[in-house]
Amino acid sequence: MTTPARSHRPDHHSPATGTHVLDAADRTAVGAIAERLAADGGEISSAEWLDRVRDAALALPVGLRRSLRALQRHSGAAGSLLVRGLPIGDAAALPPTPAVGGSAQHTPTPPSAALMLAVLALGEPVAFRAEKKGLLVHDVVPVPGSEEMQGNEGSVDLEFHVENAFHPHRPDHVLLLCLRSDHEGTAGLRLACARRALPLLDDRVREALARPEFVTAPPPSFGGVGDETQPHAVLGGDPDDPDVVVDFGVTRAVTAEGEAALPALHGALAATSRTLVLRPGDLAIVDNRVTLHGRTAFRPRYDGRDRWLQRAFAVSDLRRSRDHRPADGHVLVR
Ligand SMILES: O=C(O)CCC(=O)C(=O)O
Ligand SMILES: [Fe+2]
Repeated sequence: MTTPARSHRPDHHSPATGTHVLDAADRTAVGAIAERLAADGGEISSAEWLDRVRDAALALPVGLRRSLRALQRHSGAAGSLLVRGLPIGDAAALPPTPAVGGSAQHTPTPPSAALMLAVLALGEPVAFRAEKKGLLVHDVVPVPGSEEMQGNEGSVDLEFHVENAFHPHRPDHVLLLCLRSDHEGTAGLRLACARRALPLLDDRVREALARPEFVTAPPPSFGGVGDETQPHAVLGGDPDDPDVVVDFGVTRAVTAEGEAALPALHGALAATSRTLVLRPGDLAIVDNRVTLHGRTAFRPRYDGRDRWLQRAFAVSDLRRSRDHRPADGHVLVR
């Protein structure tokens, strides 16, 4: 007798769409690991708890680990992976959506543990001291009075950006786990991968984007901390599959050709982007080297039931930023 197909079979992982759907057995298995990590307590940002998560991530279902490992090798034409059906605990036990600025998680819960399991399966977590006090799990929630903010606390259209584009140690992957959708189901995470957009551009535009004729400031979430970059290129590395570094909210060109190239790039990204209305248990993992993200507008009600994502950043090579992280911790201080 043969056993039924398990989630590591290809039908559960589609590189074309960059989606991995957890089946019931794997969902239960991940849920048990996350519940245990949450029940053990501790501080999310402590070395001890992270050691436990790193170990526990080895016991994740093989199909999920395979998808994460494949994403790390190459994020595909989508430049991202959507994991669907992650367990986020009992919906009735989920507290009200936070509605204050700078909100982040201190102690583990089933959803934050599930998020950090994915981070530690991919690499190591990092945070920036100037953002959410350097805590590793951020609440992405609408905040009263911040509606117009070009950042995670706003609710207007959020421009396409590479996360922390101004920083030399920007994350390799941005992970966004949905705990609650917005009331009207209109808040869409927008994903735009350079691999799809760049073929739409003519050579002169691509060449302009590859010259160091752009400067980028820290985003509003850094509260004015940090300096604008030296002039940098928007496209770097192999012209056949370049890295992209741009934030349409805070990057500006310093030459006329650069100035003309940015809207052309924006148009190509928008034309090839996709928009995901995340549902509870959906985890979007964005390859921040080749894919920009943004968000469509939505209407918050500030009633405790608003949209709630939890966010974390992963890097594949923590050592590379050692001189920015005191005591070999996970917080970048400059
Ligand atoms: O609200 C979203 O879907 C994304 C917000 C964002 O850019 C972020 O949290 O990094
Ligand atoms: Fe972002």
